[in-house]
Amino acid sequence: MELGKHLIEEHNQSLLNTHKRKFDFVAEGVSDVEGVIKKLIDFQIAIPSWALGTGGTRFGRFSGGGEPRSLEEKIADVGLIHALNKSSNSISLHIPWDIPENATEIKAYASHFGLHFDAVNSNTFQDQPSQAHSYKYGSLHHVDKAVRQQAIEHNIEVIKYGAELDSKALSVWLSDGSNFPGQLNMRGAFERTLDSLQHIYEALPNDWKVWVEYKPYEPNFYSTTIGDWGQSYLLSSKLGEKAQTLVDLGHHLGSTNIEQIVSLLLMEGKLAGFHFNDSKYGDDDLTVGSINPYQLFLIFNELVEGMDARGMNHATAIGWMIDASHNVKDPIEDLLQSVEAIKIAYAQALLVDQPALVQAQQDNDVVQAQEILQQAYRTDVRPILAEARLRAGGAIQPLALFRGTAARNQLIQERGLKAVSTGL
Ligand code: PSV
Ligand code: MN
Ligand code: MN
Repeated sequence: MELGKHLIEEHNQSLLNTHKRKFDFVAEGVSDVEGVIKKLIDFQIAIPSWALGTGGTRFGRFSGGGEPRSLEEKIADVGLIHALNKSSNSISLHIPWDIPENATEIKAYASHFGLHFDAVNSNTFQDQPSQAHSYKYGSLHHVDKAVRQQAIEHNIEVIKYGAELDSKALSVWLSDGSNFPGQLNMRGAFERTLDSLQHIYEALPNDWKVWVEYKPYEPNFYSTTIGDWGQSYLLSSKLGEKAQTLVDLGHHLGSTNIEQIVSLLLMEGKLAGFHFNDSKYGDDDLTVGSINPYQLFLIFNELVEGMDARGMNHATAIGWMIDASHNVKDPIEDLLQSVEAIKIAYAQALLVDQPALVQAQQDNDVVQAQEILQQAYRTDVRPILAEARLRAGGAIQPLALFRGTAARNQLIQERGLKAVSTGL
């Protein structure tokens, strides 16, 4: 389904006066509100194709109805999100959950919604019916060369699909690891992974990157071969300039200082970008900002400071993507909430008085440093986000409009109550 432009205009008209009052109030306290609005308009967050269906857990899956049944329908859902918030102009595909048979047609269909293709993701953590060898004991780290070769070839095939869609990065997440001590020689597993990744690296087009994702545990519960940022950084350093480390917020052990990791990867030019989500325990894939919005703000504070220090373009220098999937929420509503949370944290970080913070740090004025950060964090920037959306042609309140048009009911009518999307 597509949202008529007039619906957005009517919605905005009905909220305009209240919005203006709220915006004027907050704008008065911001020194360069126009600069912030411009950055917010430019800032786009990719949507993963697997987040458009109701996510499963290993205990069950409960479809919410009207899920996209094909790549085209996934693209249409991202198109709907983008029409509402003007902040999600790309989609990230996962092969073979998504097979873009006819790239020219798929690209044209996506561009009809103002969308392009973000990183492509390979999948060597599940066996496919057609494959010769099983990934039960891993893929790129496997002791058997034939299995490694199969996984390498799959990644090269994913690059080919991506190149046809004008993607510019291959995202690799491996479940490779071990469940019991003694199962695996950890050094051997790491060396084989590096060797396999080198073959994939050689197949990358010149203007491509490979993003190496890490995760401490699950599905393996004793060791994961790319288990933390150190292991990913080691691999991406050995591979070369086109390899970088991808930070998925849910892939850290409890209370890890993620902002410090981000700051150092950025310093080394090795930060590929993000998979945004939130978590309380582990890889919970909860809605961004639903558990720990302050941490998200602190991450953005490191990003804004670090990128500005290096003259990097906030919107384009690294990859911004959501990676979340839910059992109980409408996926489109959840994604709208996630995008909003990311942009709130970004806008708040843009409000940090950096020169004053530098001074407080020089003076070892710890109290003042905290005051400066929290002054920005406690500012209600939502009217600034709404103003940016309004100027970009989106809705003042995307979630309210999505609900108000009963869009999900229309999707259920079009696709059926039992429609189930491909994904985890
Ligand atoms: C599994 O943990 C995972 O959530 C990783 O974060 C990947 O990015 C994603 O699946 C898709 O492969
Ligand atoms: Mn991820
Ligand atoms: Mn994950």
